[in-house]
Amino acid sequence: MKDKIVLITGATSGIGEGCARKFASQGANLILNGRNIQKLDALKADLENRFGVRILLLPFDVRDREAATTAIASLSGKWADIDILVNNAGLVIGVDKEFEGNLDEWDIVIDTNVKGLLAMTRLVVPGMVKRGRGHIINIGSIAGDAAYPGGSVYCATKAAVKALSDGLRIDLVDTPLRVTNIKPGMVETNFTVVRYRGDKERADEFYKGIRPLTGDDIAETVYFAASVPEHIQIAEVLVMPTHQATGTISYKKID
Ligand code: NDP
Ligand code: 8X3
Repeated sequence: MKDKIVLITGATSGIGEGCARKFASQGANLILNGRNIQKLDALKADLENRFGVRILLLPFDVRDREAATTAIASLSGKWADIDILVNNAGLVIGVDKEFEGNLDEWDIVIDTNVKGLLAMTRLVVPGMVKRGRGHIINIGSIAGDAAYPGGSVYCATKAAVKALSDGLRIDLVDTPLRVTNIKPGMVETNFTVVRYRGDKERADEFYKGIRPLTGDDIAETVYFAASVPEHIQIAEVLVMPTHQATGTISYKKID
């Protein structure tokens, strides 16, 4: 992984931050995207100090197509030669029924999880094709496998991530590029706090009685997919806590 260039969206928290740590620890140079500039600055300083790698910050909202286009066009020299794109930025807001939820909130979820991911792919992959090397790793979800109560729109976005990953893999089949869809189950990050609109207590309650995965656990899986020999394409991985069986069935031991 030494000297590879890895672009990670949504690197300021959870799975994205875990991926940044893991790839940096293995000698990759990183382009980190996010919206919180203070967090990006702190992460850059920490990873550069600890691992001696180079980090370029690319702060923008993945929903803002113009900002994304300008940011990718601004990359020069080695930074333009992105080897791995980790499409991670994503969220869900609320647990409303499909006929009751807030359309403006759902716009945010769809624009980030689907259109943001697609825009990043559209902007980065042509360069990979030209160079004849590259790997696109999308963070999908177990939520994309089957809908669950209160998750309709989020589940639809992650089903879209699966379709976009599969479609891209088909479109790139005559190239050396690889496409991976990582589908995590329960991962304890800020994700659930955002899902419950900032209610941290409710988010903590959700993980009571089960040992959830961490962002670092998913980062290990992402890194594994990225580091297998080039003739191997890890197409899809479903990763859950041991006590989770499906998107809706898990075992929680409450004393
Ligand atoms: P976090 O909330 O901890 O991290 C999400 C990251 O995405 C943050 O850095 C956030 O930045 C960033 N982000 C959100 N919207 C945008 C945007 N418009 N532009 C740029 N960055 C943005 O959650 P996770 O780490 O858990 O989530 C990462 C991915 O993993 C998501 O795609 C999620 O759907 C997926 N996932 C999560 C699971 C879980 O149980 N946690 C399970 C399965 C999949 P900011 O702080 O600025 O919002
Ligand atoms: C988030 C995981 O289980 O809440 O993608 O759908 S879950």
